[in-house]
Amino acid sequence: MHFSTLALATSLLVSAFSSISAQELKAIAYVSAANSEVTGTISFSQESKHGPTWVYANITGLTPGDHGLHIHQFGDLSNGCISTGPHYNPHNETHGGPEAETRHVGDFGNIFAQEDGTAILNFTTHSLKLCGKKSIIGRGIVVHEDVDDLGLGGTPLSNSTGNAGGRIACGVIGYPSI
Ligand SMILES: *[C@@H]1O[C@H](CO)[C@@H](O)[C@H](O)[C@H]1NC(C)=O
Ligand SMILES: *[C@@H]1O[C@H](CO)[C@@H](O)[C@H](O)[C@H]1NC(C)=O
Ligand SMILES: *[C@@H]1O[C@H](CO)[C@@H](O)[C@H](O)[C@H]1NC(C)=O
Ligand SMILES: *[C@@H]1O[C@H](CO)[C@@H](O)[C@H](O)[C@H]1NC(C)=O
Ligand SMILES: [Cu+2]
Repeated sequence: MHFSTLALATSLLVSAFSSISAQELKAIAYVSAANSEVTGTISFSQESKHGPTWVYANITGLTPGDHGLHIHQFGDLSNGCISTGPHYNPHNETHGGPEAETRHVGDFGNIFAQEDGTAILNFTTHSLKLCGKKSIIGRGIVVHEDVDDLGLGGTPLSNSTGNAGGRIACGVIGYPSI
């Protein structure tokens, strides 16, 4: 067998075994917290291995107005929302808004709650991946009490958390049942 034939056969074999099913490119997080009225779900669906990811969030029980929403480093709720740690930041960047050049991978900016306390988020992004080394599956997601200043507050805390205040609901991003 020629080397090139062998290489081709090997690469076909490898790609067959590393192919990703549609099921693996979906994720869901259910968010809540003790002593909090806030609950909701955030669904993620990535088009293909290198494609964009669609995000749909429906969160209720909020005070009207803006609330910070981020992916945090750990999918660990052993100490409530606190144990989700800091923002998930695999590129060691400064905190920013969802459109900023410098931002954490999981910086969603704010969700806006209507008078009835419901916030809906519906957008598509290239910055969130559900596969590969920087997959967000298994990470935490946190809804905050206050407005995220998108890193424009001019303080060290603004550069790391956006001054978004307390953690009023959180969950773990996992594989969905359907
Ligand atoms: C949001 O979730 C609530 C409660 O689960 C549901 O009643 C409502 O239809 C949902 N709204 C949207 C726009 O997804
Ligand atoms: C992350 O960036 C900061 C400066 O912005 C630097 O001090 C630190 O060493 C970096 N950490 C890693 C792990 O690269
Ligand atoms: C989300 O937004 C897209 C494009 O703006 C729209 O076509 C779609 O109907 C929206 N989905 C939901 C569930 O609201
Ligand atoms: C915040 O980060 C930016 C760079 O992203 C830097 O220019 C600025 O000095 C930082 N501000 C503080 C208060 O750390
Ligand atoms: Cu956060």
